[in-house]
Amino acid sequence: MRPSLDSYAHLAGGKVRDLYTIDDEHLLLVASDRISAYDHVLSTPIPDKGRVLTAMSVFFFGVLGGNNHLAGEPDDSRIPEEVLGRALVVRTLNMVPVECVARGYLTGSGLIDYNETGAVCGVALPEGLVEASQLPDPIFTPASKAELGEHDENISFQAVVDKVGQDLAVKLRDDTLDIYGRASNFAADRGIILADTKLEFGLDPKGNLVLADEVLTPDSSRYWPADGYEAGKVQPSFDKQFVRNWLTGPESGWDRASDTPPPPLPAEIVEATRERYIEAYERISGLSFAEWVG
Ligand code: Q0T
Repeated sequence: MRPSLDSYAHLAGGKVRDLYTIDDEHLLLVASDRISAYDHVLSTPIPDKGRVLTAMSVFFFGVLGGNNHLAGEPDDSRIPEEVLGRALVVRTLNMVPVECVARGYLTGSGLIDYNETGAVCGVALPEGLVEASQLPDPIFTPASKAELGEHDENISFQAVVDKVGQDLAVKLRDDTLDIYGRASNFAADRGIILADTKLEFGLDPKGNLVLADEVLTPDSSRYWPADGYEAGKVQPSFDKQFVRNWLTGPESGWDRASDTPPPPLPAEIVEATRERYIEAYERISGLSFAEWVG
């Protein structure tokens, strides 16, 4: 008999994910079907999104190998039925207070910082880069986690050293760039550009560095279709582009610049987006989503 989710204390909640306490050493990391766009969590869920992202994360933990926080199989008996397939049992770690971002392409906050300073997180870049330019080499662009509703703040490598010490800072940078390099090559072989990714690490009781959180999902990474890629243009999001187009198009009646919440999504946008998430998983993993637990 699986436990009820109510039997676990809620530890933390993000926009679209939640953490519950299982026992002194284990947490339940739950991905919801909620989707965010333009800094809003939409009122319309995308069915199976939580299961697809959980499947992708588990797939990449497997590909990457090494030390990660998974502490049970995806069908572990500690996972409540209501979240089966979109929850993972993980080891409770001492989280490193740095969002570890690797970027191979310039967009988002990286592009904003570059346009203002010619650098991102203190890493000087060549002149002439534009939206979606590929960088000469991937760079480590750490950030400090913001309060709910705020954006993470990009910080320098030196600021990471000041927070966690030189040795751990160097390890975070090396591991982050290594993981990004391997995952981006993997995605490229499957026609997908992994523009950037955000990783979180923790320390186990012995002081070992452990890869945590969700990894290489479309919520923690920018996935772009390789087909049609062109520097100088905002690239379509592999997963969210139908949602963005509809929200900013005439049909929605929504003004992104207003403070009003976005309207509910039409069923055809929901279904097309669900299919995109599944396509991303199947293309990346080579596995059938129909085989995933839940
Ligand atoms: C964490 C201890 O925002 C987060 O989660 C979404 C609600 C990030 N976060 C992770 C932890 C983890 C993990 N993963 C872990 N293994 N041990 N804390 C806390 N916040």
